[in-house]
Amino acid sequence: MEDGPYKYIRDGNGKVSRVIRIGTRKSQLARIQTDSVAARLGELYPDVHVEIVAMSTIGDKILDTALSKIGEKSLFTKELENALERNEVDIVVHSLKDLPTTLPPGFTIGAVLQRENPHDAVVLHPKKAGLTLDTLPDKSVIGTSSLRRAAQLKRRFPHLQFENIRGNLNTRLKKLDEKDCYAAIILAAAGLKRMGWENRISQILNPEDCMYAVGQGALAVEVRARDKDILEMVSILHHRDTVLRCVAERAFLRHLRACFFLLVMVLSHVSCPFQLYLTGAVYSLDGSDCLKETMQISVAPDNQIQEFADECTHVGVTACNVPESALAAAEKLGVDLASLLLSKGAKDILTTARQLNDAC
Ligand code: DPM
Repeated sequence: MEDGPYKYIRDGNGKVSRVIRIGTRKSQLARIQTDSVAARLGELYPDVHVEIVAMSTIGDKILDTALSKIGEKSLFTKELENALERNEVDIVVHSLKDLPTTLPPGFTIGAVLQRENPHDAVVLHPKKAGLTLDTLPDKSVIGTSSLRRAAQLKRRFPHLQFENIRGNLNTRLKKLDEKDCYAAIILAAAGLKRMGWENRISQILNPEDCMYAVGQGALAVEVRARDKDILEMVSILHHRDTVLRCVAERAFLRHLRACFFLLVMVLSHVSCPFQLYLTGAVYSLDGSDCLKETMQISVAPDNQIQEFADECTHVGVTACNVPESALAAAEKLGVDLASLLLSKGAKDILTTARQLNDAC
């Protein structure tokens, strides 16, 4: 029983349990997210002993640099993947929106959990209570370092100004409340909810004002692709509609070959029971230029028996308990929507945005 790649522990009564080590970033949000997955696994597999291993990533160490200047999403995930590769942890929990659409060889997303509210939220300075983005006075400063949020909101609310704000969620709320620099900040509703700060949300942005980032609001469990045992264990956490939406969104982003993923945004839903809708857009930095299209596809299952095989991986997500035909349809929807936007000039909008952003 003690052989093989897995760790086991024996408690005082001589009971032997398999140990599953979960890697996480050290931020409070990352810890909360990881704890929730650990708790689910603990309930589902009472014989498994879950251990949490927290580590800092390069992204955490340079929190004052705008994400758009850091460039790569993988800065938040690389150290965790290294630990996975070295067998120091067995699974890693991420916000799906921080994971690239192409994972390094040897890794896969073994579970995508039910999505929280994927929309963005406005958190007002206490002195501005009762106002909305519409009613805030001219030239009010909104703190966000998300190019995606700023581009869309500049277009919808030209009377507002946008400035960078960095740091983890705790730091940002502190900067908002304790100084008079910002009238409001914009954050993902999902992160605020997980932190227990839902009461600070004064407005959820509707999709006409601000579409969300690919994968926003969903948690992902990354595993070693060869570890079929662990893959099977975590696959029970998959939420069908979330997986289908996120596969479509990730296929859309990947097929855009977005040199600038930060100005790509989406909106998706599954209508009961089997129609998947995806809206995708690309924006210029100042929001003056944008392209937006919607497509849909049927994700009805075709009753074929699934094999637990590598072929059931779609844009980095392995979900053998979701029908292969539905996953393939979701991926096709993302690819087709990206092709449509590319045929209308999406590449030029993103290339120009990247050049302008690099220059400033
Ligand atoms: C990515 C972006 C941001 C995070 C860019 C974007 C926000 C960066 C910023 C790709 N990752 O959304 O346009 O505001 O400077 C992040 C958050 C969450 C996961 C926090 C947030 C929590 C929500 C979730 C950072 N990553 O967006 O407010 O799990 O989706």
